[in-house]
Amino acid sequence: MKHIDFSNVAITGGFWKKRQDLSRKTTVKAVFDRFTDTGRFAGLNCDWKEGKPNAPHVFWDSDVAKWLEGAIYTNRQKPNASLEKKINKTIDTFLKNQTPEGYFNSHFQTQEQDRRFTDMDKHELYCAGHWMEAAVAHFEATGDRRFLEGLSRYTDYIIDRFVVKKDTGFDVPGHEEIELALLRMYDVTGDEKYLNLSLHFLNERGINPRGLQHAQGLHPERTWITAPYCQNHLPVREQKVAVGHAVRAVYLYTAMADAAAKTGDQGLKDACEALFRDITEKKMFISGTIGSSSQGEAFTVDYDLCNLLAYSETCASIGLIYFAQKMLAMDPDSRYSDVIERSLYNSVLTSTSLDGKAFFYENPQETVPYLHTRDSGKSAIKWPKMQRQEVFNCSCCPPNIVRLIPSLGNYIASLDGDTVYLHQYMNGTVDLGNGKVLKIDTKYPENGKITLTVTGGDATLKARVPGWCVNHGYETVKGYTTLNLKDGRAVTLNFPMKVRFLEARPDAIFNCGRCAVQYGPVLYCAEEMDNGKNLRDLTLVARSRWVKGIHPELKVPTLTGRAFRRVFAEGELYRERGGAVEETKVTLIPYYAFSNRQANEMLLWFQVK
Ligand code: FUB
Ligand code: ZN
Repeated sequence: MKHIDFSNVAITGGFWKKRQDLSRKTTVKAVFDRFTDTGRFAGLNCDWKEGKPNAPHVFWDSDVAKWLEGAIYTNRQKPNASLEKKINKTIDTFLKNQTPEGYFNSHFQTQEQDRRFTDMDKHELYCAGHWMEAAVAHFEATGDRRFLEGLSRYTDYIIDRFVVKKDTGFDVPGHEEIELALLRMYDVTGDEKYLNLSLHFLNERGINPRGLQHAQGLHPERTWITAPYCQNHLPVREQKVAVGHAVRAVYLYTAMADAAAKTGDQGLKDACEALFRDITEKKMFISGTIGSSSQGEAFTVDYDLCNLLAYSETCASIGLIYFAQKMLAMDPDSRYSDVIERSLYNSVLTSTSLDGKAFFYENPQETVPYLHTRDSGKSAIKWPKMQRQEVFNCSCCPPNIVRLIPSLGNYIASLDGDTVYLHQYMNGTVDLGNGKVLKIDTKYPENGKITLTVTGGDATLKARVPGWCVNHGYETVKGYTTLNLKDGRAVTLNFPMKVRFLEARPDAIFNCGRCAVQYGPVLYCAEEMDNGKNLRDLTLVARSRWVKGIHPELKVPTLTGRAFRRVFAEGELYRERGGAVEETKVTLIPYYAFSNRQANEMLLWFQVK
């Protein structure tokens, strides 16, 4: 099954159109300005000298490449001369400063000229992978082959060093990315060299520890660089448990799944199925975020879903979407498209401020200001920041958002022969090819009514019945219900929405006895500014008449219901159970809207009766 490319999808109204407009009008420029201010674009000139400011960092190229990829997607959707100029300037600078043998790296070409490919932890292949993805985006958008050919030369150089001469200080990337990028290069060129190099890096992983040992020797202070940290502990087909740095992991798993689909490799497919289950059944927060620990930005153990200390990097959520998308391509099961939905509405959206200019790197799953600031940053516990920022030293997440939002159309529909699969519900049109167009009319996620009309002929369509929808009455296979759409005749799906209270399994100890609140695909939270402090003390009344509204300041949906809080006497720290309580009301907002005012308490998991 092949997803229908976003270039054949027009999101023309509603919830996601607003976000794509915000991205195009604000976010792309905000990140460009930050990258200009911090010297990331200037670094591409590869002319930094000792004593000058803004020495290019080992992964600045990847930040720019992700921004460039997102800018290309954005410009493809709605051409903009000034953006196109920035795009072309960036590409021209890359091509101008590529070395004769095809190498490009603004850090190494200015600060470590004679240490190319010696240090597994210095991101050279990670940066090369992101340039490849930008080059694919540019070729697909324009048909111009210059950038793509530049990366073809770079690939030939990497093959020469890692496969032919084998004269490098390591055998596989310290940060996976190039594996999935090479498969995208293969998709657009059909040149087997890309497929073979990707398979080479996948097959070499977890075999020879020399590269890792060398990197550990170079950086003894980086105690987190272990084999599991970069998934180098086992051959990939033996990896059934998600471990290590979460972004590295899901980028690897994305490549493994794509390679499995391309080659029919059952070992890769089996490993991916086990890894996807391990993540989504034991290591995923209810928001769709992953990577519990700041130590290594990593997975830890099963059910380590502590909301207060959650790390939950934005890039990891995006990588999980990529992984789920590749799994979905192999097996149209709503297990995968439900996870994509959960992450889109509740982690990707939450990472970005409502004004589109600030971002979470780590995404708090609960905030209690006096705890988050108790150590004033001097403790081993790294409390997540409670507010989004506009500028980061390590700025991998913002450009990842910049490239995801304009390409959301990639996640809406797929074709399996003549059968259309409809995975996500966004208002707009999908070009099905052969003169057929699918029109999607919906106010989702405000309500669950979706009106579908195909023109240009009839269509067999399998529509995902969202996992959050119970009592829907549809016959489903792997979560999809079949509709036979007749040319020009509208069919309406109805997924009734109600306020739902979700509980976690007993192993997920941090949430025992509490419930999360979800309406449709959207998770709701409480903020102190709307409900007073000590949110954890609130007991929500499930059977309240939950009233939908619009927040007067944030202009986002609200849910208001009844709740109780306990009333303690002054100075009373402990008391007999069953003391005084008072009834109050609770106002919930979408989790994606929290922390757009000031740092304050935020809670996702409530006592409910
Ligand atoms: O190392 C490159 C990126 O920077 C990783 O993917 C993120 O976790 C951040 O550490
Ligand atoms: Zn990141």
